[in-house]
Amino acid sequence: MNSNYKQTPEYENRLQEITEKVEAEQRLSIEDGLFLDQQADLLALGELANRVRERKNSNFAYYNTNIHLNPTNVCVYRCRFCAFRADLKDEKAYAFSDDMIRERVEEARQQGATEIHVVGGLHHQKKFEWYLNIIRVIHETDPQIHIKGWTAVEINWFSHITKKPYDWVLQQLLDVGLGSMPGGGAEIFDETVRSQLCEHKADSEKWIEIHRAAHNLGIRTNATMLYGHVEQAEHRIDHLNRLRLLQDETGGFQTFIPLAFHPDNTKLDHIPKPTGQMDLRIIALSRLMLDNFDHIKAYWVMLGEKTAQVALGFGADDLDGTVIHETIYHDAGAETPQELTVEQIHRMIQETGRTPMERDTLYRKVVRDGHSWSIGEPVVMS
Ligand code: V47
Ligand code: SF4
Repeated sequence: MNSNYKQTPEYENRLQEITEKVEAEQRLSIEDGLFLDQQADLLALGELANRVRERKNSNFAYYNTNIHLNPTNVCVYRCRFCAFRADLKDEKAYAFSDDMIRERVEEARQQGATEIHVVGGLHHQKKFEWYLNIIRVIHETDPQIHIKGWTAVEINWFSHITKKPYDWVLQQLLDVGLGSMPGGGAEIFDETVRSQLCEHKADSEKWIEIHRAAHNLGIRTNATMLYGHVEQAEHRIDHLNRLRLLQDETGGFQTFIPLAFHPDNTKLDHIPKPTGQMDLRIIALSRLMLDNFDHIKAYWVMLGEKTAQVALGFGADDLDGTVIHETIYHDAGAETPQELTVEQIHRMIQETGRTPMERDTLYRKVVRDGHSWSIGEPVVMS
């Protein structure tokens, strides 16, 4: 980012051109994206992104009541940005039993959670049946809770160990209760950068192919981008563009979540954390480039509550949720709390002048009656 950029007539003209495109709801080009990423004034960028957010989601800011389950941290891969993984014989290695899973689901029920977010490592010794059983046990313990589980990296692993195609794997998971898929594992699509981060795991083409297969089966998914490590602006814009193209084709993505790199306890711990400027810039840039995504999530766990709150004015319309039991970021040094209460989330949203809206995973309004909940109508405006 060029902090010495002078606001020359060329700059003003370029910004004006982009503003006109945004107002006319025209798609921004790769060059527009590079300009916004590298040169646009942060407040001007945020203001533009905020207009798009308002057009798509009016005055609502969404959150959900969710709980995380990371069934194992044992992983065959060694992503350089990961502080969560463990080797089989590590002291910190663990794998959940069925009883531990049931206990977590019971806790979710007590908390009134509508979603359980399930991701973890790719365990050297566990068969596909072990992963399938996790979804089955959750679903049998609480058929109402929505299971958002397994990233494309996991689906690719299951396909590898079963020697079956993606749609077979996905159908098996659907049959035992999978509801949707999270957006993890996307990292950065650019092949050169990706090979420096996570050489052996599912490549970008596979990530895209798996999300396409999921969408074709009617499974809604999310998408992420890990930023603030070794990537450059051109890689970020390329990443957003690849997502936008798949969304044109399938319409199956629900929300995009930019993930700020947390370096502590990773092999990249010499890289400083992204700054607040960068966090807000990426939120705004994502909102503007991903014109066919309904939602942009400011994941408070990694942004911190303060930046996440401000991000609601820079294009984000969603704060994720209560996020009980998150470990991936906390292992990488996130100093955010382990969870937020609904009251804290309401306060964060209301202070921005927005209306908090509890949603389920599929962005339908959640209606609460004491301890029970049900689903209302979809709340999406666009
Ligand atoms: O794929 C791992 C990232 C992802 C670090 O879909 C790290 O609703 C930063 O995808 N610093 C998993 N990032 C988390 C994820 C997610 C989170 C919240 C909501 C949703 C959703 C999805 O976390 C991984 C990787 O990209 N990650 N380690 C780290 N040190
Ligand atoms: Fe394994 Fe996921 Fe960590 Fe990579 S990010 S090492 S795949 S747990």
